[in-house]
Amino acid sequence: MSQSGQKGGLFGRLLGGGDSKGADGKGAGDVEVEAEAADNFPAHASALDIAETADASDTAGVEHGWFNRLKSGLTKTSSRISDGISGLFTQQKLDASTLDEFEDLLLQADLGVETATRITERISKGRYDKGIPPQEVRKILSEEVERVLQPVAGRLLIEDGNKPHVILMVGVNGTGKTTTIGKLAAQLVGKGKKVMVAAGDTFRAAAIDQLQVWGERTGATVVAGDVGADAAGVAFDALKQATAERYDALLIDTAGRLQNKQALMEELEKVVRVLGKICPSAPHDCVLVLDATTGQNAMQQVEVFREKAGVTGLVMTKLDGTARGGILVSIAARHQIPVFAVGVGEGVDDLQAFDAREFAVAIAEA
Ligand SMILES: Nc1nc2c(ncn2[C@@H]2O[C@H](COP(=O)(O)OP(=O)(O)OP(=O)(O)O)[C@@H](O)[C@H]2O)c(=O)[nH]1
Ligand SMILES: [Mg+2]
Repeated sequence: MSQSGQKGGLFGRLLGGGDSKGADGKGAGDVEVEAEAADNFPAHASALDIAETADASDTAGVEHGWFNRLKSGLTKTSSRISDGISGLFTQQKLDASTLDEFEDLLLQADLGVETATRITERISKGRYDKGIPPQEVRKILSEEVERVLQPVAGRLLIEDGNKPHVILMVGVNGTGKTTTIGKLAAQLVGKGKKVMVAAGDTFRAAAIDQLQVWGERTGATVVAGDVGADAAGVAFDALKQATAERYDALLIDTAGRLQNKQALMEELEKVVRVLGKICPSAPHDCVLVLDATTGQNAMQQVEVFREKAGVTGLVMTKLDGTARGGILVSIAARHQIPVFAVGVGEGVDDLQAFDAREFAVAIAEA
């Protein structure tokens, strides 16, 4: 069955949990989703459908607001590529300079050398001195982008055995960490989970207030220290309390930090270390939040945060704005790191499971 036709598909799956599912992790209606996850990553917990309002039984999800927002967010990238395709592949014959120009266009869209090369090779194969219709080029592009992204389409799984399952949210300044915590908390609470959020961003009073607001909005318990307190200390106290009170999930916010600020990265290492003292397997997930309006720098963010904080997956936010997004293809090709979800707005419901095909279509078929 096609990816886009999955029940629950891109719209439906995001977080894992155990209620309503059997021991094999399969709940009614999302068998394919589970199978796909098992292919990609070991499904160590059962999965929940989160965005249940969406019906993904149509063929490409194009009627859904989610897809439209993603598509419009990626317009800058997709229309440049599309205009390029229309302009370049109009001649009767395909030649080396056309292919070079097209490859440059793909590189400017941050798709990465490997993918750009593979796409141009596929386009040229057996077609020198022949023409290729622009539609065919778009199809190849879409297929190749999907091929790179499919293996990284992951989910955040809340393991039942972890009480709590600890998720550390990290990233550079302003990428959407706190907002993503709020959205995740809302989804988990909505599924009946007992959720705690910890204000590990102790730098600014406003950061603590922002999390308090999300706590009130979602019903999650908020644990915070004083402004200027040691972030690792706040994380430690939160995990101790969450363990004692048998919370299902603990989401720990952290202050934004540039990956090249060594002292700040060491602080993050300390948070990870301290959590491990209470629970050796914590944090169970470390989620790097990337801003889709960032280009190449996102690659370096992945590299450094992965090394320092043990990132287990990505969330890409702001895909609804004037996103670039192509960098996700480069990151996937180089790092094979799961993409847990994407943010397509500031609202509580604007966090969606990542779907490789939809993303590819949004980029390639403007
Ligand atoms: N359009 C859009 N805006 C988003 C999205 N996610 C977050 N934002 C906005 O981005 C801004 C920054 O979000 P925060 O959640 O405060 O980011 P942060 O990473 O916690 O920031 P620092 O703690 O300062 O590092 C806010 O105005 C959010 O509403 C998204 O998916 N789409
Ligand atoms: Mg924040």
